[in-house]
Amino acid sequence: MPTKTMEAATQIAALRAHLHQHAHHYYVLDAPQIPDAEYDRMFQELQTLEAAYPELRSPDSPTQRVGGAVLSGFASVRHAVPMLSIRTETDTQASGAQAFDARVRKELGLTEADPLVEYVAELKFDGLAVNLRYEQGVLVQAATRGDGESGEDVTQNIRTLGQIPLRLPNDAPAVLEVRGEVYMRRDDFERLNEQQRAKGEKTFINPRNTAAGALRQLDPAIAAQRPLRFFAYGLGECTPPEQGGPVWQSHYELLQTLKNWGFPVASQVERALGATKLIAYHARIAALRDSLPFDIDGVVYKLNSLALQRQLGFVSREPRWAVAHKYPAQEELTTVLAIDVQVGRTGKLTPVAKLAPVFVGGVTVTNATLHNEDEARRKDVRVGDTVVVRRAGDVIPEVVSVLAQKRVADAQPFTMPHTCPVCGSAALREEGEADYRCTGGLFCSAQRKQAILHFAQRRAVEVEGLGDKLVEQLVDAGIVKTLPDLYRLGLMALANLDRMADKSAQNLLEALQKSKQTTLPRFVFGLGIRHVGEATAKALARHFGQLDAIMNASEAQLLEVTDVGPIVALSIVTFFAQAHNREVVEQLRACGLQWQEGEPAPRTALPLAGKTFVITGSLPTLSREQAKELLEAAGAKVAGSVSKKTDYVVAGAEAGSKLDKAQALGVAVLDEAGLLALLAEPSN
Ligand code: 5U1
Repeated sequence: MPTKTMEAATQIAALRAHLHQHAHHYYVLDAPQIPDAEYDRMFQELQTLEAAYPELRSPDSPTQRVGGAVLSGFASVRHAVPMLSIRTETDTQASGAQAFDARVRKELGLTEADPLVEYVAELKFDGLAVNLRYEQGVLVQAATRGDGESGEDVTQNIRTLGQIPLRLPNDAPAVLEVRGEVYMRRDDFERLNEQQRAKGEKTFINPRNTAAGALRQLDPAIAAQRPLRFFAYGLGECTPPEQGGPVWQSHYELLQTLKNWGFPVASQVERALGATKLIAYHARIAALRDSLPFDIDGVVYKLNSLALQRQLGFVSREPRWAVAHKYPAQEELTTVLAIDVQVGRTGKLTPVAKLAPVFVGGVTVTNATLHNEDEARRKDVRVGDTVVVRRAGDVIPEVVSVLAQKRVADAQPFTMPHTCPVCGSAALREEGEADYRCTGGLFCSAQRKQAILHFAQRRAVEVEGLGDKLVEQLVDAGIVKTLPDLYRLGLMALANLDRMADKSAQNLLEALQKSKQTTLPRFVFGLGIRHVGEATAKALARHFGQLDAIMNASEAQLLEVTDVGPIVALSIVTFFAQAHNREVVEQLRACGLQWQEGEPAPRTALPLAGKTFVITGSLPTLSREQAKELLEAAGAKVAGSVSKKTDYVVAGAEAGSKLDKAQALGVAVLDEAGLLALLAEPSN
């Protein structure tokens, strides 16, 4: 080799090694070690060298991730070792783990006197299984599972996944097949759909289908634009120990090695001794499921000892040593019976699909929001349609998509009414707004009901026992027209209501009496001023000290309050500019509602004024929104990304790159307990 070429080869090898290492830190560890610009510079230098010395090009070069030709179809690949499926535990209750353990113990010939069996518990990703084949440490082929015997060659597309190593360290065996799942994170999926919408193109149905579609793209340049990721969880063919291949005693050890070789392995992989630990894992992951950044449909239990796995073997193409324990599906099919329009407290009209009852996400769902006119139009949901409904965690169920092929011939598109379906007032959609609003204000009984429920809720003025059924009756019977009417209720009026026993009426009057002693922030929040949530109400109360000061504040004065921006300030001024709102306040005071008033607090007196926080991951008891509200009420600013200016990062489970960055920058990290302790400190 000429000297110049030798020099280029050395330079190329060094650049590739650096780029591989930094890609691993960036894509797998989520902790970049160098700025993106520096990575790009090295990448370009490598591209220039490879262009000048085409003989030094190599398929494992980082420059070769994208750039393959458009294919006319996928070649079929026969798997060296069949890709088995996994048995699903039929018992979906926690006891399913017990059934699996009992089977394994029986098949191993263990009695009650024998020790507990060790398992590995893992997540069951809702993605696509693939087999990655490495020869002499270089990725040579990637194939889908197919029918388990043969799959499709998707090597070009798999190369575009930054998380998948193109080259392995020197201690990797001559032949290594890694199995795992290609998936798409939910936030990446949402972002992708936003981009599709912005381009006026069709949106995708769910992360799994999108990942599957991307893997089967004939043009790798398109696949490269889809944010796919990978988790490794097993092996296919591997050089055997007698030919110098690795020796592993356990599945856990194998996963650790894969991790060391650069493969992403989910952080939730755990060893578990006996059925009790598996049951606990199942419950813990169920609680965590909705806060994971990707979809899972269950957990997987595997015997940890590889020798015992071999001993148990397989039955009808499923290993006896593993089982998938599923959670209730979060998406199901059902039909749309009607589309109603509901009116909220602030007059917002929300189209809601009335559904044939369907069990999804662990509950029976009969309503699913269509959010607003644009969403309803985008999804084009029609009465009679078969739709995919999703319910994840406590999130309101939503219609994800329509099965167009099942649409009935005469199904009519939904149109948003231009009058309020409850009071008949005009419904208007202002420019730049997504929602139609009823202009009826408190003339609209739907708004009145919602306003009363908002006022009476636990976090506001709290009138125990005043629920939606009762409010409905009180408003429909014309007994309660405004908030102060609540405090004018007597036993007689209540006794005339349906299903109202004397005792219940008495309890309600007592609850109303009790609610009169409240606090300023609760009262302000309870008024239901648009854009004024609990945290803002607290900030207003702390800043102004007295209700009259809030009512008479100008926009400029309101803008001095932490947490109050121009939209909120305008909303508050507009609310108190209306005589009937001031009248409601005066009448409530006249009815005996009272709270302690204080002196306005100077802004700097807020305990966390001037401090910037970032919240990441899921906290054990507080939602991120609640933590944010608490911090803002204490004067802190809550930012979205970590920088040198961040004072604290509050980190919960599944905290990712933000936590890494905080640690790299030396920013103080708090858990939820630390946050609560800080908030409780008398002076910070
Ligand atoms: N985490 C994990 N998912 N998953 C799926 N492990 C795992 N193993 C599988 C499958 C189908 O199969 C092997 C047990 C053969």
